[in-house]
Order: sequence, then structure tokens, then C-alpha cells
Amino acid sequence: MSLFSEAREAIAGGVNSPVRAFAGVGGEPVFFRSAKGAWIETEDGRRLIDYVGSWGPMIHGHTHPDVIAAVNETAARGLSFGAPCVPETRIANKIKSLMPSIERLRMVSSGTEATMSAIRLARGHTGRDKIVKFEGCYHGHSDSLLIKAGSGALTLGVPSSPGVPAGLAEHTITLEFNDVDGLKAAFAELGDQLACVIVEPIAGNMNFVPPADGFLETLREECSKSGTLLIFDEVMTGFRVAKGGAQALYDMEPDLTTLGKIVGGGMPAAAFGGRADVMASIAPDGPVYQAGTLSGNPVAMAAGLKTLELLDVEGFYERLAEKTRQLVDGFKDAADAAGIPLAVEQAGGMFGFVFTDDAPVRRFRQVAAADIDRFRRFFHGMLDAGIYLAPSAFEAGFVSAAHGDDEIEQTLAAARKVMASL
Ligand code: HOZ
Repeated sequence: MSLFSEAREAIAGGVNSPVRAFAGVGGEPVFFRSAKGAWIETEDGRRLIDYVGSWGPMIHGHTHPDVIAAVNETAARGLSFGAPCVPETRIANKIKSLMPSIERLRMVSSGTEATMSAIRLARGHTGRDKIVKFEGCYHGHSDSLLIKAGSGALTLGVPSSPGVPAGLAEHTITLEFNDVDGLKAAFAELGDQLACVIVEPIAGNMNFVPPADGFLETLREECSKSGTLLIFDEVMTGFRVAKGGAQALYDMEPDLTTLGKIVGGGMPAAAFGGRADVMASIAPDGPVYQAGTLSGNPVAMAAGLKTLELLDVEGFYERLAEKTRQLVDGFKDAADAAGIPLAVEQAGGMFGFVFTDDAPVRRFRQVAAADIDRFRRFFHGMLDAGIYLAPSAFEAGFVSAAHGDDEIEQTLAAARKVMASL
């Protein structure tokens, strides 16, 4: 019996999160037992170069010794208190220093919790019910946000999930990502009813789609005019595309930001925060309720804080971006040599590639129309060659500081061979 078959006997679908089931690429998922630096080892002893990095947090590579030491040292003093501890304040201050738009924040345990809480806060603070999101953007799996969603919802073909009450779904307005005119029209009609707009400033759950010129600026302008809160979901882009996240990269100031992945350094931690006057609406200061026994868990705070501190190295992001650029340029060259149309994108250590001749990719419909079958064959060819990419054409990829020239060259050698065979 395979590990997956065995898992299916006990775990719904054999996985605890759908994209991992390989439904987007076919075949059985790989089970991992350990990881170090840029490498991840399967249960049957194969070592693969990892470009998933636990979907983003592993910016320093797996099991960085300083992060592990911080976790061990903290764990030895207690796994959970369900009460205030100093590491919570330390990481909050660190996040504030890296993202100045965040004046106050709350730690939670997952990105889903962060976005769900931010939406509730926006509704409670403004007294309005309607929210805007964008097709193909994914903000976790809470009810209000599972409408025309990306990531696993898209991979499995259920972008609008059954189980979301129609009465709730009607408050979520879904617009096209990067459609400035559509945005203006929606605000002209509904602006005074909108609690918030939530957006991935770079969409990372429908592959990797950067904002078109003027899109984020228009969003900021329309939100400010109508008293709508602007929420940047930087669960993926935060501290990843630049030290200050996408908001620093594009010089934007959202009202609220949601964070995950890197803030937990691989442990279950996430956060939402922003304007002090808005955050004052959260209990106990204000009436909007939000809570969690594991929120601010000391071990998760230690992992996250050490991960953030390790970013304070001169030239860190320049080197990360350069390596990532080498990778996507190499993919593109390999595709060109094989006569295969490929569009590539990158910011900091985050990247995407789409099998399409319709470049640059700025709209969801371009990703949806891409050659998904070719992606599947590329994915499996690369996996056979020892390279682990995200098992879905709708996910972004991640390079870490531990990926060296050798790993990049080995990956590109594999890409050249696989592209030539497609
Ligand atoms: N939603 C995550 C990717 N954007 C995948 C989560 C997981 O399978 O771990």
C-alpha cells in the first residue's frame, strides 16, 4: 500500500490541505521526512531541490540553525501559556519597524484567521457589510472569501465553494484583478456600502500576477474617497518580495495588512494589523470580537522573530532577487530553445511561470487560458529530475537564501532537458 493510499484511509482525501494531493498535476503526492537548506528529502530517501519552501516561510532555507536554536530554547521553557508573553511584543515591534503602515497588530495562527479577522474588523469598524475581492486572489478559506478564489479552490475547480451560505456570499463582490475601469465603476455604484477591499498586491494564488500600472493606486484613491478600508493580503508577499513587502515595493499605504508564512518562520503564526484607530475597534479595546488560545504562541513567536531578524543583512534582498531572476530567465531561455511559449515573472524571492504566448500576464483569464497540460508534464519531468515545484499551475514559487549557484544551475540543466522533451 502506498503512503498516500494509507493516508487516504484516515485523512479526508489523504491530505490536510487540497493542493498537496497533486490533483492539479496528477499522480500521487510525495511524502517528505526532512529538509535542510534548499533541499527536501522524501520518505523514500530522494533529495529534491525545493521551490515550494512550505509555500513561502522558508526564506532562509529549511532548518536554519539559528531558527531551530530559538525554537528549542523557547520550547524548553514552555510550549503554550494562553497568556501574554514578551516574545509577542518583540515580534510585534519588529513587524511594525519593517512595515510602518502597521501601527498596531494582532497575532493569530494562520493566514485564514488573519484575513477572516481583518474582514470582520473592517465590517465592525465601518458598520458596512459588503466587501470586494478579486477573481483568482485567494485569502484563505473563510466563508466570505471563498468566492471565485484562487489556490487550491482554483486547482480543484471549486473557486466558489459549496457550503458558503448565499446570504453571506451576496455581500462579497468579486471584480477582475487589474481592471481599473471595473474598479472605478464598482466604486461609483457601491462605494458608500463597502466595508473593505481585500487584495493580494501581487497575486500569488493564480500563479504570479503583478499589479498593472495604476491598479493599486486607483484602489487606494477610491477606498480613501469612499471611506472603504484597503486591506493588503501580504500573507505570501510580506517580507518576501521586498523587506517591507509589496507595500514597500509599490510605495503604498494600506489601512490594514494581513501577514502569515514568514512571520511564523515555518511555525503556525500569522498576523493582521494596520491603522491604530481601526485596530482600536478590536476587543478588548473595542467591540469587534477576535480571540485564540494559540495566538501569540511563544514557540511560534520565537521562530518568526528569528526569521525576521535574519533578514537584517546588507544586500539580502538584492542577492535573493538576483538568484530568482537567474532562475526565471533560465526557464525562459530553456523554453525559447525548445520553441515553447512561456511567460515568466519575479519579485524578490517569489516567482511564477505560465505556459502562454500571451505575455505579460496581468489578468486571471490569461492564466486560465494557459497550457495546463504542458505545465503538468513539465512538473513531473522536473520532479523526476530532482526538482520540487508547486504541484499546481496556479501557485507561485519561492527561492530561498540557501539556494546557491549549484542548485540554480542544477535546476536549469533539468529545465533545459525537460523543456526539450515536452
Ligand atoms: N494555500 C496554499 C498555497 N497558496 C497551500 C497550503 C498547503 O497546502 O500547505
